[in-house]
Amino acid sequence: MSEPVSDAVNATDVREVNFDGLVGPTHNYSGLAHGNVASMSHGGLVSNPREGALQGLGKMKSLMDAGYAQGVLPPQQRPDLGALRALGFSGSDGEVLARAAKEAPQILRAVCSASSMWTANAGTVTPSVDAPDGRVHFTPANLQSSFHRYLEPQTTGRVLAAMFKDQGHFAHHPVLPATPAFSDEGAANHTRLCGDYGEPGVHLFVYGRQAFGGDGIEPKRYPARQTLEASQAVARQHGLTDAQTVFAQQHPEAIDGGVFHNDVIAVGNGPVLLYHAKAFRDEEGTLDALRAKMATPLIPVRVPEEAVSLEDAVGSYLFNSQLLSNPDGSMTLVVPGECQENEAVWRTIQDLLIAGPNPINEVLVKDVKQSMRNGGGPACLRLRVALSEAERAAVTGRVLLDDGLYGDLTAWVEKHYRDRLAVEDLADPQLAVETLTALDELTQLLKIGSVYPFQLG
Ligand code: SUG
Repeated sequence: MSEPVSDAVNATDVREVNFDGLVGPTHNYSGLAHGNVASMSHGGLVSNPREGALQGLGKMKSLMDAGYAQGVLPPQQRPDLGALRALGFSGSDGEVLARAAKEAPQILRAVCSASSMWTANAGTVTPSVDAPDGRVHFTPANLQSSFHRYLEPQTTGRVLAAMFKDQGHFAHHPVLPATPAFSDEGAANHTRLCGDYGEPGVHLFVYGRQAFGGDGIEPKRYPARQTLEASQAVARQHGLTDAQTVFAQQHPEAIDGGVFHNDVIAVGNGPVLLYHAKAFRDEEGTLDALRAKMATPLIPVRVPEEAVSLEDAVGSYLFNSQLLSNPDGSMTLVVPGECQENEAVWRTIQDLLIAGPNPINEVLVKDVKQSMRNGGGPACLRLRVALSEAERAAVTGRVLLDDGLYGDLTAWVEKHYRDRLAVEDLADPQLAVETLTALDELTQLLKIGSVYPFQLG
């Protein structure tokens, strides 16, 4: 076991690496996510897993080509036959699937979800510069709000531990207790604001409800997925102090309007916080708390309701954009294609964001429609990990994208993925066989060792 690294991180060599989730071979539209308007309204559609995976890879490739550091996270083993067995379905794999399809089709759909593609929910990450021991800290999110996502954290933990294996640089914490009081959805509700990535940052944790105490002002229609207590526990695990953290409640009206994660209504990068007027219950209090703790002046970029309604924000996923730093200090906003189709949103991007007094000076439009129909935009698809050069070199496996890996992953998708998946197809035992074959090949391609239940026996 190696000792934690105590050398101060060189502020200039820290880069943000976006680890995108690969869209898995069982990507489908089962309408599983309550409170997620896109998922609810597209349930029953026929999906195209191959197109979904290629759209995701296309986004990764174009950002890599533009000079951004890009990584990849593998999908999970689905259908989750272990979960079906735990729920009492027995016999051969084929029998387990057939019984589940006949007796509990909803459960079968849940264990087939490819939801691990949305790696903003994989966990929360604290860069080494902010951690007392100088290591990068990870906590997989328990995702206990829904059954289909509750199935993710164990494998997520194994994958993160396999990729960030070097104990001198990386620290892994246990998943929080998977119970409503500690409901945790990971980085989707966490934003680090800072100067350059290598400078100390302030961590904005946004929660939907308070489990113990609180004043009861909460959403009424849809569930609040993140609790204050969960956010505080993650901050504690990572050794973050009061001076480094701000905890803010999401606006209950936003959650009731379909904003199931903060990253559907706000995105931050460096000192910039781009947000909708309805993002926070106490907008001024949140900004003041950030200003008081940040070493660099905060640059708030506020989008008022008159410019973009809450409904348009949710429909277009404007705030589920990636905000990326360029070497000249400017920033690029990576928006989903749906933003271009909405006149008010597109106008706001041009007039208020690009032309406004802030570092955002470019917009890139990416088509990730297969994921968008389940409520996952560009920002949902990636887990941000700020890493120094030494930390990047310490990453295990072939998970940092280059042309060779892009080519191999594209060929892998083209070889293994179906181009059509209806909800009824989930009962097909051949789909499970195809998926395991594909995933086994993938772990070899990525050189991350055995991470899936079927590989561990
Ligand atoms: O948890 N959709 C996901 C979308 C997650 C988006 N992530 C972020 N905003 N960071 C969710 O609601 C739908 C899956 C289905 O219906 O099969 C789903 O789980």
